[in-house]
Amino acid sequence: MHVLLTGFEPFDGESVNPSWEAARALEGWRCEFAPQEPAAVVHARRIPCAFGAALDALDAAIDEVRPALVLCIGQAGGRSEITPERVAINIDDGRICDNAGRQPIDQPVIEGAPAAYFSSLPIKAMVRALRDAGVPASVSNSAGTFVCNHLFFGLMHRIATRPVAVGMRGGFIHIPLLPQQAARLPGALPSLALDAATQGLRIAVGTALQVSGDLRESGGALH
Ligand code: PCA
Repeated sequence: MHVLLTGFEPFDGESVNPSWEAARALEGWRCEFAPQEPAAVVHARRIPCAFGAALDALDAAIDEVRPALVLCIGQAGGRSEITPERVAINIDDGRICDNAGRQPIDQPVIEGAPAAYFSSLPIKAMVRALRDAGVPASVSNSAGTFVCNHLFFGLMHRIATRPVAVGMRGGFIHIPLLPQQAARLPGALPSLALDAATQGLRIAVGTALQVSGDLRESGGALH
């Protein structure tokens, strides 16, 4: 069984993106999630931080890897926890330009597609497993409207509509900045060390492989 783990290239003037640093640390990792099952092998792929091109790269990776599970990872500056995303929405609305200089405003990710898709990852079970392992985590109810949500929405639309992707399980996880990024604005931004982020992704992959439904416990937010 194959697992596709994507991370983004740096954007917004950064020289590093924790999502790619953590994903690439897991390239080739064999997750022994059940003793009787063959190990699941992780394939890490880097995604351009650009509307449209991100989905082309996702398609190429899915065609090549033929994964049963896809976890797309992105950087969320300002967040202090690993946050599995609940929902992708059909809107591109850039606060900044992407790496190709494009800034779509209030455009659908995919014309004619539904307003939103839910993640098919066990987001509550992931949060529980992460917390139990000492990694800070919470469910997030918004992946924003930039390239991360764009990729997440495109992934879920492919799972819903494309023969090559039907039956795949997939979703999106945002992770905090690395300490080296937060160190440039002292006192202003939370961060998570690369080892903790990488361990968090191991736990997220393992949980997604082991848990077929999801836990029913509070992960809500007031806003
Ligand atoms: N984070 C951005 C895009 C790429 C990334 O890592 C986002 O949250 O949309």
